[in-house]
Amino acid sequence: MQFVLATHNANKVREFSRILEPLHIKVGTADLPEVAETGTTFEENAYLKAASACQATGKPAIADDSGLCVHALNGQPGVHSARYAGENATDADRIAKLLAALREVPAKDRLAKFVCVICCVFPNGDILTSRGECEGAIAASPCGQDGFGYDPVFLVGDKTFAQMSSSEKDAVSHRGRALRVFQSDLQLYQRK
Ligand code: ITT
Repeated sequence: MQFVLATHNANKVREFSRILEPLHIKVGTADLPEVAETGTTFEENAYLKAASACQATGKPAIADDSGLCVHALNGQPGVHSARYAGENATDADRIAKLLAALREVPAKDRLAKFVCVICCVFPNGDILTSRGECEGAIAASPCGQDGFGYDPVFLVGDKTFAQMSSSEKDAVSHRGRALRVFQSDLQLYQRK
């Protein structure tokens, strides 16, 4: 079975491919319509994206809705992580806004978690949803060259995601965790 990746984010495509290949789950991309992410939860938005891609292609589709939830900001930016600094903002703009919002917050109170919800919608209407979380903290300033998005300021232990190798990030990341749960849910689903 081949799955369509319901995302317009090339960084997610790269991570999906490298995590799913060793799990023997085949994925491909398609030219997909933009979807308004009108949900208030990661689960709702992941479903909207996967259902739209499944309908457009007639194939099973997997979507990822993810974001960074910062404790001192009452869980923000959360589902708004991609648009935290406005529609056409860059990763650097989003990071600058986050660090400014936390300027007065001491290191011990900068706890945060990344959340990833994977939703898979099948042409017959069946749905699988899996969630992964990664606990960490927001660094005082950006560190590291790899990854994307908020990776340079998200610390797990003494390294940011952007200072980790791909395999180090995938082993602990919200996306790695959610996709490994998805793999085991998919195996159960396929045995039914
Ligand atoms: P699609 O909806 O097309 O998949 P998107 O980038 O708009 O792409 P989301 O709505 O799920 O995706 O927004 C997630 C945002 O959270 C993303 O743009 C990043 O800014 C951030 N994010 C998610 N996972 C991340 C990761 O592993 N590392 C760094 N930032 C991440």
